[in-house]
Amino acid sequence: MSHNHTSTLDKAITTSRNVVITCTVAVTAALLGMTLLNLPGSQGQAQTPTHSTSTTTTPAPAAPATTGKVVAYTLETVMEGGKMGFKSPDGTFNPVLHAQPGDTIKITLINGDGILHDIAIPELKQDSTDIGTKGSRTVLSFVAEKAGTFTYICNLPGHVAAGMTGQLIVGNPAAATPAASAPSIARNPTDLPAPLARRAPQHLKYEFETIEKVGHLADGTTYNYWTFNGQVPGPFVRIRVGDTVDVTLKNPKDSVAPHSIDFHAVTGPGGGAAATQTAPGGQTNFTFKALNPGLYVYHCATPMVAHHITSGMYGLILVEPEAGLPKVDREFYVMQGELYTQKSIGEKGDAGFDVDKLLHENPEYFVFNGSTDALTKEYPMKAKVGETVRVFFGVGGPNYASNFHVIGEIFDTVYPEASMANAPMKHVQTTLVPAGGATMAEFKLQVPGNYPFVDHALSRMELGLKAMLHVEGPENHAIFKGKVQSGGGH
Ligand SMILES: [Cu+2]
Repeated sequence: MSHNHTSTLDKAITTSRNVVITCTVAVTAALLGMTLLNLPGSQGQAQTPTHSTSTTTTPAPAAPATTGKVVAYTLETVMEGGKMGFKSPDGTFNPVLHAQPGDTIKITLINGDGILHDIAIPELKQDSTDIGTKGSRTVLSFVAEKAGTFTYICNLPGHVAAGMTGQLIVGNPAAATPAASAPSIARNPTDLPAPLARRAPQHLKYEFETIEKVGHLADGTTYNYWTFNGQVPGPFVRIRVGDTVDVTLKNPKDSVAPHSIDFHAVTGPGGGAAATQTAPGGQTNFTFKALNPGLYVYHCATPMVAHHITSGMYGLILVEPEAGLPKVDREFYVMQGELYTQKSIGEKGDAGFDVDKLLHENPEYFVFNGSTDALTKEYPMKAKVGETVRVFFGVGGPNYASNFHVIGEIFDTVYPEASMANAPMKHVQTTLVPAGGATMAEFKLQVPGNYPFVDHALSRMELGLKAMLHVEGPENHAIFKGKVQSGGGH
C-alpha cells in the first residue's frame, strides 16, 4: 500500500526536532499588566466595572464580573530554524500567559518575521486581525470570563503544526487544578456492528466528524482530545471485501486544527489522507474499494501526525472475508494508545499536550479506549463461562507496539497482524501488535473470574493501561481449583 503523505510527515518531524519549548511564566509582562490596574481614562482598555460590589440592587445576571484589572502581554512572531512561535520580550518561546477571571487580557502581537500571522484563542472565540508586514502590530483584548487552561494559536494554515501554540491559564492553577472533570470520551468496547450476513458487495457511505473536546483521562485529570466522532477509538467500521466505500470527513468550524483520515485498508494515495486534508469548517470526500480482507487501523494523517494520533484520532476498520468470520458469542473492540502530557501521571487538572515528550517518545500515560479507567470502571467487559470471545485489538500508538496478553487465558486462535490470508495461529500466550497494526484474538471461557487485558510490557499497567473482563458462571474444578485472593490485581 502506498502512503504518499509520509514524506511530509517525516519532514514535519525533522524540522520540529530543533525546537526547545520552554514554559516559563512571563513575569515581567504580568507585572506590567498589574501597573495598569484601575487607571480608567489612561488606558483605552481599562474596564468600567459592569458588575461591581454594589449592594443596592440585584446584580445583573448576564454581565460577566470584571476585576477592572488589565493584564498586558506583548508577543512577537518569530521564525527560528524552520520553527515558528510567539516570543515574549524576555525571550521566552510560546510563554504561558496568566490572568484571573474577570481580568481584561490585552495581547499585543508584533510581526517579527514578515509572514502573515494572527493570534487566536478558539476556545474563547477570540481572534485578532491578520498582520503580514514586519513591525506591524495587532491587539487582541477581551475579558477572561471563566477559569481554565486555554490554547492560543496562530490561525493561519500550518502555523500550529509549525509551533505557533501556547497556553493561557485563567485563574489560580493551584485552585483550579483539582476541579478538572470532563465528559467521557471512552468508547464502549461492545459498541461495534454485528457480523455481516453473507451478501454481495455493496456501495456504502460513511461519514466521520473530527471532534476536538476536553475529556476525562484519569481521576481528576482531563486532556484535550482530538477524535473521530467524539470517542476514542473512532467508530468501528465493518465492511466486506469487494465493498465500495464512500467516505465523507467533516471538520467542525470550531476546531483548532485541520484533520484527515488514512485507512490502512485503502489502496491509494495516503490511504485517503491525500484527499481528506480538511480545514476547520470544511468537508472532503473520497471513495475506495476494499480489496483485501483484514482488520486495519485508520488514523488522522495531518502533520504533526503523531500529535493527532496520540490525541485520540485512531480506530479500526474490519474488512470481512467473503465467507465472514467464524461465529463467536461476544466481540470486543479495544485499542491501545499512549499520551504525552505536560503534567506527570497522577497530577490533577488538565494534563496538557507536550510536544517535546512526544518527539522523544516519553509518554506519561498508556490507555485502552482513550482513558485510564475506560475498560475497568466505565465499561468493564463481561462474559459467561462456556462462551467464546473475539477481541478486535488495535494499536493507535502513535509510537509503542503492544505485547497483547490476557492474564489467566490462552488465546485459542490468533490472526497475527490481523492477516486473514494464512491459517491463524493456535494456543498463543502473548501476541505482538505493532503501532498502526491490529490483531484478532479468540478464546473460550472455561473458568469464572477476572481476566485483565494487558500489554505485557507491564510497567505500562502502572501508567494507566488496564482492562478487565469479568467472567461469571459455574466453577470448573477439573481445570482450576483454588481460593481466589483479593489484592492481586486480578
Ligand atoms: Cu487530526
